[in-house]
Amino acid sequence: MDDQVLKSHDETARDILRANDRGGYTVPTAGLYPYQWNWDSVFAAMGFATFDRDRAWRELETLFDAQWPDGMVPHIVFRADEPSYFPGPSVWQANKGPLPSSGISQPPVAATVIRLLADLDPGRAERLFDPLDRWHRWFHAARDPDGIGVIAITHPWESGRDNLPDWDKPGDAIDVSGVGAYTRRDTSLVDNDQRPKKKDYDRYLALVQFGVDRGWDPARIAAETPFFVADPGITAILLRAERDLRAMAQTFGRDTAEIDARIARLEAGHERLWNAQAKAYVSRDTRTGELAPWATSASFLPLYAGVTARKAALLETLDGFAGAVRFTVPSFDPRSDLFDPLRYWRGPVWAMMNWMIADGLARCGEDTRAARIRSDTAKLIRQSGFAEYFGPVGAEPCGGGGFSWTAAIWLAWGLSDTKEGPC
Ligand code: 9WN
Repeated sequence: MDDQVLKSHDETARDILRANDRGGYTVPTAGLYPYQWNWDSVFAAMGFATFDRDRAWRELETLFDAQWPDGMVPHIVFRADEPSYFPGPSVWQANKGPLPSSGISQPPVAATVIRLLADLDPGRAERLFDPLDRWHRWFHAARDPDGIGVIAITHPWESGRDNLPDWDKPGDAIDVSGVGAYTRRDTSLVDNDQRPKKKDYDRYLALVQFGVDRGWDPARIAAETPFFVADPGITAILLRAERDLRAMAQTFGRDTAEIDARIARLEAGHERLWNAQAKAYVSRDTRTGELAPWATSASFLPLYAGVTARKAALLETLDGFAGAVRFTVPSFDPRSDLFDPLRYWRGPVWAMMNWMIADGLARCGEDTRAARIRSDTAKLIRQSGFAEYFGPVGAEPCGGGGFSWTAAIWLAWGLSDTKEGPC
């Protein structure tokens, strides 16, 4: 009986990835997100790698097919015009790459996953080395132009954690007066209470318009945008990715000097994001210098990046999160008044964030805490299916269903070996 139940979860996860396959790239979920998204694709590749290695590499290669000449790998690749998503290619007007795309990027998890898969096919990994290196270089130049060692986002969507309270106050500086009327598609597919509010969407669109008006020139955007917020998530993910790129450089006999310099800069820069009161790495509005007053799930990613100097304080904060919910890791501090358990990035749990956080914990010897996160992820999926994200108190399935990265994490993490039944 057990075996049958467990087997069916693996099979369902594989079926989800196959069903979301559009021929070389995977959509996050049908309907709500009908294009190729950057970090979604990379996590999807991890899932494919458990049963179809060639397909895993294709996923990564098709993502890099969209790389811009300046090195950026866009956050969405628009291979077909899909009316179910807004804003699509005609709104972004970002025509600087070989394929239609958005004009911003997303967290660079690719080098980490490519390193994980490199043994399966070193040749294909090596062919992606230069594109990865160019993308990383682009992050430093475009999103840290002053070389201070923290990576800023120019749009909440660039963080991948779109609707976090961290972006509210810096976002007050965005002029939304020119946005005009528009029709959202997301709220016709998902409950309003689980999606960003209109005020947030106005800001998202104003920032897209801002980029269009500047021809998506990263130097002009960095110099002129009101929204340039240093993000502990993207900074830690890039630092980890740089370390993985360095390891691959050694394997492939490449010079590591430039990567070493980038690693050193990010290691030093991290400290700028430390908030002693919150006992966490937090976002920082580069325009005002203000640190966010609270921790989020990205506050723990420095451990994934190998930054362990503040480990004891971070574990205390993590335990505070864990003690306030049933399922870890909530995306936002559950002890805060702004905690909103079912709303986008203001409380719910994401499986792929859990994978990165637990990986970081395991790497620094925190196996018990890592095991709890892994087991909570398995419980959430067993109870509520392969949802986009989950309520950390009631395990509610939220957002889109049949979600690629949730299925991929189930497979990559081998969650069928967690024996607990539904909670
Ligand atoms: C905008 C696809 C993406 C994820 C992001 C997530 C959400 C899009 C949206 O969905 O963002 O990029 O429309 O809400 O926040 O992390 O990559 O799954």
